Amino acid sequence: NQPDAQAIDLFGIPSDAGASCRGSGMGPEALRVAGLVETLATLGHVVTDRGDITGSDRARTPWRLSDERNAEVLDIARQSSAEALASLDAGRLPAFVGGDHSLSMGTISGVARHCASVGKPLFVLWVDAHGDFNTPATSETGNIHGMPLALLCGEPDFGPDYEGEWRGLVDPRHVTIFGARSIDRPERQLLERRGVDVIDMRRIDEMGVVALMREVLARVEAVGGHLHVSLDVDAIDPAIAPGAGTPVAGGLTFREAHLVMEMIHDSGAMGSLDVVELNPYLDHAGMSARLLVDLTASLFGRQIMPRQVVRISETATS
Ligand code: 4U7
Ligand code: MN
Ligand code: MN
Ligand code: MN
Repeated sequence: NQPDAQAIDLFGIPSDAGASCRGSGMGPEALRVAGLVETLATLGHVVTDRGDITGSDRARTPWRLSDERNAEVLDIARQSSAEALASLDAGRLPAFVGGDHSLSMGTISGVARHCASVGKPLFVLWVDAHGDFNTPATSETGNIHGMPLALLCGEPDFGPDYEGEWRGLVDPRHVTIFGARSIDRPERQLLERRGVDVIDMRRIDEMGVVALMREVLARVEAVGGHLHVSLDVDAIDPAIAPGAGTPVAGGLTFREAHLVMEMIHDSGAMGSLDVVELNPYLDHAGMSARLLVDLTASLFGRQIMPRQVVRISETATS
């Protein structure tokens, strides 16, 4: 049961500057305590814990104004973008653990720059209860963790305050949001207009994980693409993953979530990863942290019983 060994660079991003409530800044530590590094190593991977990426100003008491917090988000994004690029350029797989979801604007922009330099099309699988496709003009909360995808996809509403290498590097038609059940009205309009593939919970109820994920992965595989997976803990049902600052009922079940991860692993297409939004302050005795570690293990090849990996392109239509 040893999958192909991978060189994994693990980065913690202990910041909740982009979120509506504090606590996800403790996510990286909780994931380490829950055994993330050891679990991946047990699967045969060579994991290097590269420590934490932090903003220049970590003093957060009292909880600061949104503008000040956004400056910290951008500071961190610049560093994460550089780390993602360097890790991929070195032939390694960067995995970022958060921290709130604003961190993905940095990580994915670095991934996108790497993909552009090697001529690989980039695809993003955003596993989330939310669309994270708000802009400063559409957002009701002003929290930047609800905006990273829109920024990456080049929405024009972001003013000069958001200048940086993350703007417009992702093709919205190469983005799939999986597990959505809370999309704001203007956000929905934008998602439709830009052609983002939103696999909401109703589609998952009707079609099942397998048929939908096969389609997503086949599109990546058809062009030899790079798949970036961005896993927000709130995609999973809050009954089994209570450590989430923005919980929404009716999420992915334990087995659905694992199946998504197992299928991604078998595709061999994943080249980079974010695991975000774990809020240990809201968690119950580490259950969400442990679930995320186990889901990450599935993503990196843990199997219940050894089985032949069959690539999507080789499966007969059934
Ligand atoms: B997360 C929200 F209004 N849409 O923009 C917003 F409902 O990274 C939630 O997915 C965003 O957890 C959630 O603030 C961001 C809200
Ligand atoms: Mn999110
Ligand atoms: Mn979310
Ligand atoms: Mn959240």
